[in-house]
Amino acid sequence: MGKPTFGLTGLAVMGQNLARNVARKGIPIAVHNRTVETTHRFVEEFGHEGVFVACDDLAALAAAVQAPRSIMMMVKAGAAVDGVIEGIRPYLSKGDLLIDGGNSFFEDTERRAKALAAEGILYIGTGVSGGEEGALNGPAIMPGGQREAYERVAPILTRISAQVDGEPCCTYIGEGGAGHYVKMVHNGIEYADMQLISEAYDLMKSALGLSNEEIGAAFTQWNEGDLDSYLIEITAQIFRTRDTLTDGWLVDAVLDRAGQKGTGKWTSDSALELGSPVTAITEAVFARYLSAMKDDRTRASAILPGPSGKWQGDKRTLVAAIRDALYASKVVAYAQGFDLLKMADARYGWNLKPAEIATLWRGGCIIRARFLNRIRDAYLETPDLQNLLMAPYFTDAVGRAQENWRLVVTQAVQAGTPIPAFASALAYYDGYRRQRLPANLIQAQRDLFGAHTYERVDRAGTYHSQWG
Ligand code: 2AM
Repeated sequence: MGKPTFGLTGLAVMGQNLARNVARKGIPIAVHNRTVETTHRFVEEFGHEGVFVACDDLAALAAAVQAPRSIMMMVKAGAAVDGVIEGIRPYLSKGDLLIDGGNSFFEDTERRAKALAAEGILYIGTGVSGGEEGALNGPAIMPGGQREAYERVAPILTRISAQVDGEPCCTYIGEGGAGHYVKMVHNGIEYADMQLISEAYDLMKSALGLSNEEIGAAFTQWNEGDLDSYLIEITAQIFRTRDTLTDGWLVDAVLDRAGQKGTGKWTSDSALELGSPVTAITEAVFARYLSAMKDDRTRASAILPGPSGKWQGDKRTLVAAIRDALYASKVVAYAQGFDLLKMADARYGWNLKPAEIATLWRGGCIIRARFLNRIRDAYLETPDLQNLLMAPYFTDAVGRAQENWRLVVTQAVQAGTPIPAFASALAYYDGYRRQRLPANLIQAQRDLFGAHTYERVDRAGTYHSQWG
């Protein structure tokens, strides 16, 4: 047997599972971790699953892999990636390829790719989504970098990725940081999706007073329709889980303070920078910030008054209305995410293919959902679609859901249940479908106080007026 052509450094859970996934496909792999014992323990435990070559340092890793080398980094995003690149660079030759499979910020990826290209070293920054389980059994893979670099590792990446209807959930995304950018937006959409589901839960629990069993049953049922998705499925699973410490429901024992690793914030940062109104994603980021202010909220809960209103109406009807509101809001969140991708594409020139991105998100990743088939169809039919909401299928679906969507938002506001993502998604929908917004008044104000000038609806040119 010759040397492996593929190596991997960073044997935390994601790295271990990806390495096992590669080895289980019959592809020999050289493995390395900064802490050497981890490498040896890993090979001892999983060595029977395939051909692993354990390497104690980066020099050994480079020596173990047949040139032209392909070496994947699964280390912590940030300085660790730069550290590994610095550490391995002296042992690489022209034509070797480094792959960063962590959640790196796309601008870091662009910088690293450029610096390595100057030395003839190829670079791929790839999103890998699906958590531990996905890494082992098939993640969604979003690789960006030189196309020839992708072509070299495509046979491996497409084999280890998830497959849906015989198609791998791995497609070349574009040059430079495109892969990490698309992964970042994936995570942004994931934030919105999770927040929307949590708002639906809150409405069923706080506003309708349903039990956890009833809420779980609703999610289970929703998962059989067009909301069918991994996140709804695991939510149903959460509502079936008892607490072993108290014998209550585990979900009730979990502290209501959401953590984050920053990819949602990056998505919002980028959207602010590019001028893309991704309101649902940003509300989801802010909702996590508000959740983190647990002590403030606890004090305020004893002081700030709310309405006494309860939800009016039949519970079953209202649960169905919440389902429609969730669906419509989710369409908006995806519409905003794809709009951001379009704006980023215009700025960075990646030539992104929305239909291919929707296709690869159908499996392996956290936002995998039946509904991505519809998004894929929409972009296959109209590759330069203005907005997902304008695809006939979604125009109809949201149109049918909107009455219930409005009912839910209205009743939630009256009952004092916070629904930032539902409400902002609806406000986006209502703003997006308005031919005329009140921005004429903003322009008038700007011209009055700052002589910022304005344009007119009826003739060309720039105007400044003496107001009043
Ligand atoms: P460790 O096991 O030695 O901590 C996730 O943290 C993975 O990234 C782990 O495999 C970890 O190695 C690795 N890692 C973190 N910081 C690193 C660094 N500066 N250099 C190399 N690997 C690092």
